[in-house]
Amino acid sequence: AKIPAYDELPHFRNFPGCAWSVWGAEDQLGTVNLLTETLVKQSAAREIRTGKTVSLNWPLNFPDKPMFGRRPPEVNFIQKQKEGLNYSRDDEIHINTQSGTQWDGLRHFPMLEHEMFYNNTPASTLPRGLHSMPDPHQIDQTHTRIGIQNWADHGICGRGVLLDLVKFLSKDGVLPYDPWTTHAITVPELQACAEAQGIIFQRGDILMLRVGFIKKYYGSTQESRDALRGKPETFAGIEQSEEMKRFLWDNHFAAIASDQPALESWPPPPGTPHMHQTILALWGMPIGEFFDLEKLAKVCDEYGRYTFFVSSWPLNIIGGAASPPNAAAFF
Ligand code: UVW
Repeated sequence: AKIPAYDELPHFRNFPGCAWSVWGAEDQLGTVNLLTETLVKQSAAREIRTGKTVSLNWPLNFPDKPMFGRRPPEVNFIQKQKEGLNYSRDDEIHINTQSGTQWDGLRHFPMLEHEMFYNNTPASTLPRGLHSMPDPHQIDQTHTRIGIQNWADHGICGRGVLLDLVKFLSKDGVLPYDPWTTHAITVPELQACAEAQGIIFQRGDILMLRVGFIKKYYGSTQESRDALRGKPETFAGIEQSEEMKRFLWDNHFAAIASDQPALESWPPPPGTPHMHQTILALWGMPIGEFFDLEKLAKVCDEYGRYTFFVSSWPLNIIGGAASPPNAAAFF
């Protein structure tokens, strides 16, 4: 079916590019709707040719000092005792689902001024505070509407495309920007990188951008990793602009992920609205952050191919705002 171009989408109040009408008023999947059975069978599955598989997940406890003031992850290894013997072991974990490798879900970010989430879901209707896990079959929509369990149920599986900007933009092995400071990657740079890698985008592609945060993290001392938490947050990422929105929507990506703490260049220029609003609240498009693309980039380089099959199954958290992606690439 034809999907309207960005400039044909209606406005939400004074915001261009509202896609709520594309999949209907009851839709809970957003652009994950593009990942159809036909797409998986006819195009994405054809990417699996060698049997090589690559994980895209950081360890669950990375970074151990999360940014944006988030609570650090914790694990409690429990050694149980029985009749004086060390018996079986259990683990208890605590994570903020926003702190490490993650998909931002549709409950993560609203249209800020209007407190409105994807598909006309007012912030005031979403439960808050400590909750036991509700049963999706017995409860009303306030617990389930636009929760991450919808993507957990459907999966985020399709053709993945890596744009390795670290490789493409480096001169003599040196990146012309520091991924830990504010720097904006432009649309022409993304297009040129795609062209150099021989990529023609297809509807429903899962776009992955290697910008450099994790490469630098792996090469840094614990001290400078830790210092990131205390600093004002400044990160490289995609430019926050109308041109970028047009590029992302008009290529009909199903999801977009990068190796940075925020997909977009952070902070946005003064007076520019944070693009999370459009991508999550107006389009319903998953935003991946902190994807570990280091090994993926190496394999792509070795194989001379930047497309692959992606399988991602977020945790089935009813009403959740985000989740580790549990993602892998298949070649
Ligand atoms: C930003 O994009 C600034 O952060 P997050 O998605 O982690 O809330």
